[in-house]
Amino acid sequence: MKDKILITGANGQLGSVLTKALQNIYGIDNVIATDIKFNASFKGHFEFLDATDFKSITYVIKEHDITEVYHMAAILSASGEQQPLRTWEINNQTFLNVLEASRIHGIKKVFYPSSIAVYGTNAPKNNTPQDFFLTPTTVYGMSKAAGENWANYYFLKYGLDVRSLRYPGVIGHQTSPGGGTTDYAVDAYHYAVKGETFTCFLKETASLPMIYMDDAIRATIELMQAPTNAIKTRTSYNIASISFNPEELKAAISKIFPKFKMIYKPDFRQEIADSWPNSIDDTIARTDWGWKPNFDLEAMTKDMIKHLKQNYKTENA
Ligand code: AKB
Repeated sequence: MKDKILITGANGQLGSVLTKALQNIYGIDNVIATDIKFNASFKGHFEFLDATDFKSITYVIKEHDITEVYHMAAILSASGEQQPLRTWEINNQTFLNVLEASRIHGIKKVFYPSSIAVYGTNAPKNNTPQDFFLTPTTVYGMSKAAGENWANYYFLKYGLDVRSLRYPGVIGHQTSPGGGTTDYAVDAYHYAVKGETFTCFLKETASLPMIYMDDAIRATIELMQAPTNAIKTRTSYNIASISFNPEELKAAISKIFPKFKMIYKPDFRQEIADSWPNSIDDTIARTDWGWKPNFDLEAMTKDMIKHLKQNYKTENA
């Protein structure tokens, strides 16, 4: 049977870039992109799908003979703290619906995005081990930790091939960030390119694990294409790439824009950042399926700025 891909949250920060990457691999007609909102610039097959509704997911899976599901729909950390109960419902009910519909309809593989937010303040701050116990303090982190265990449960109980990554903060030029704590870094690049002063909602020393979009997408595809027997973690894999704080980001941007100014006004998001690791250990992903990042802070900064300059030029043309 031909591979047919369903992606939920296809208009999100990661979802929209992942959709294009999957279209390139499987063909534009073999990727069914879904979301609760439509993006006018989207090219390909799009359907409205509210993933909290089990019947709707089942319908789309059956209608299109779906073989793999990438479940990218979620509310992120900072937005999640504004609406904890809704975040729990959206993040958990949608994933349970995906798992159950996938089990019933014989889906071959499911991808589940987890996050560094699964760790809590008790975890070692540096090089946090993948298997350290999880006591997250945000509802987003709680929902992701629960989701990881559901993924493992469906694998152990039903043999459903669910694979998952704990993403660091994802930085990309393709899409605007939406409600995360690590999103300050994406914004900082936009302000730098526009020649404006950036007010950072984290303090200068708030070091967090981050990853460039290109590496995040490649990691997702490599994990999903790895042979089944290579996948030994069925909760979620740590993937590490770059760790930096706002002051280090400012220094990297200043090499290209020497006049760039960043001022600091930490808000409630600082508390979220304080509960997360500074850096995480990804030895298990490197060993099991060969994960290796390509971009460091300098390479990412050059690439981000190059693309954002082009984007703003096209917008203003
Ligand atoms: C967020 O900041 O909420 C996300 C994440 C680290 O999962 N980018």
